[in-house]
Amino acid sequence: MYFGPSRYKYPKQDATPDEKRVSVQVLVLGDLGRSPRMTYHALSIAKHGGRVDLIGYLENPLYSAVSEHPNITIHALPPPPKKPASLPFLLFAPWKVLLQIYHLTQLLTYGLPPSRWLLVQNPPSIPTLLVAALVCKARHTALMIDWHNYGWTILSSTRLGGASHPLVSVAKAYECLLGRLGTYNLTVTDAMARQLREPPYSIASPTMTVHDRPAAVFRPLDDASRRGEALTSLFRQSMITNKLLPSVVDGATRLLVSSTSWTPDEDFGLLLDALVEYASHSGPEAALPPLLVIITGKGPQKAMYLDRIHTLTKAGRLPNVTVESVFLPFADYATLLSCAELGVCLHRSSSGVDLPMKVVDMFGAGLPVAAYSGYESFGELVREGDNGCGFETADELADILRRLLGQGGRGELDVLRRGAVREGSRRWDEEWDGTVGPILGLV
Ligand SMILES: *[C@@H]1O[C@H](CO)[C@@H](O)[C@H](O)[C@H]1NC(C)=O
Ligand SMILES: *[C@@H]1O[C@H](CO)[C@@H](O)[C@H](O)[C@H]1NC(C)=O
Ligand SMILES: CC(=O)N[C@H]1CO[C@H](CO)[C@@H](O)[C@@H]1O
Repeated sequence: MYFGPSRYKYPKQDATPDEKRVSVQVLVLGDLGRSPRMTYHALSIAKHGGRVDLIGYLENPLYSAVSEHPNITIHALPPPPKKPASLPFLLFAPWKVLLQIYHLTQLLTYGLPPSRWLLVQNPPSIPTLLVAALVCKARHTALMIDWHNYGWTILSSTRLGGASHPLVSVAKAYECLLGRLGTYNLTVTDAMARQLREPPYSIASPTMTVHDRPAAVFRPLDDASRRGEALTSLFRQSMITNKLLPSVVDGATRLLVSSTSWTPDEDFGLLLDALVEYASHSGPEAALPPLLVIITGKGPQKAMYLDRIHTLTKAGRLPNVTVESVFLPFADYATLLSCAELGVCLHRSSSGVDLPMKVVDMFGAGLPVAAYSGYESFGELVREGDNGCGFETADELADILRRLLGQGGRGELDVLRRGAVREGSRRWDEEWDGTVGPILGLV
């Protein structure tokens, strides 16, 4: 219990020396196991001797480096209610939000001692920004907002079917207004920082860009001769088709990786169409090599697409192309990226100014990418011909696959690989120590 006039505000009056260390509450109203950036923030703060309260839902497992860190305490929020299929979104959402307000306020006031900083991820902005702003005001805590994207663009693209819905306007006004209450503002891209300075956001500059960077676990193979060994143990552990292993190891079958959230905003159909087109040209005369495409990730449309893949395969539309969907633990996923030849990213940005973390991880593993490119911030991460290629249609993706994986593509792929290694060599620690660390007073 930390409630009470003298203990309610930062600094707590009778704070012990330990409690006087720089303290940061890191809050994300989402699954901590799928919030890499916020957990990296937490790790960086903890590593520099700060005390971290990491707050969010606990659904997928956290990296052990986070869950076992002596300077990080994890506070799980009670799981959010699940939407009953029969209840319309517009009835369910207010109920869920009220419950979240209750749980968040409870934890941030009664549950936790006051801290110097509250670092909150946006989105989700409702009700996080409101609760965070009020608690920070009452407790003399400095609020730092980390903008990953906009809540209202996600709402309009996934739920309410368009920006013209009145609730989208409300959500937008809410986000613009409360977004101004941060003492510090971080963004994931320069394009987003530019937008935030303009109306309707009008957040006073300077807003600082902290680009996502790969975690240490994503790194290129230090010795290419170990690729066979790494693939063998990976295939065995994760039950990937063993019969393709020898040909993947010797390079006859080319290895493609895509990680997807299987949601409507990542059109997996695009990759599938491109593969069908690729396959229709493969075979001895076209000299296109067979492909093994490994897809990782969980999500709502997975079963539907696996069905389609199965149907296409049975109908003979995917000759020489094997598509496998697997779930991999973090370290195995990192190994897979370092052994693959090309990564495919289907991320479409709802705001136009965020960037896919999975491409960051692919670069960390030295893997060049073919990525959907139809949004503004794309060029801050992927540079055409340097570390990857962009596409907007299935035809364009099929062209890239044919060009890079066909005969004569090895040279270009090598150039891209070197570019990816270069891009991935700048790590989160460097980025963080040069930007956020000094603001928090830790570096
Ligand atoms: C935890 O914080 C202390 C400073 O309070 C620091 O000396 C120590 O290195 C940190 N622990 C780790 C594992 O980083
Ligand atoms: C963040 O935005 C707020 C609100 O506009 C502003 O007062 C503050 O100076 C900004 N801070 C930084 C570091 O950009
Ligand atoms: C290069 C290669 O593996 N080609 C095969 C593609 O698929 C056809 C039909 O299944 C085989 O006959 C080819 O050998």
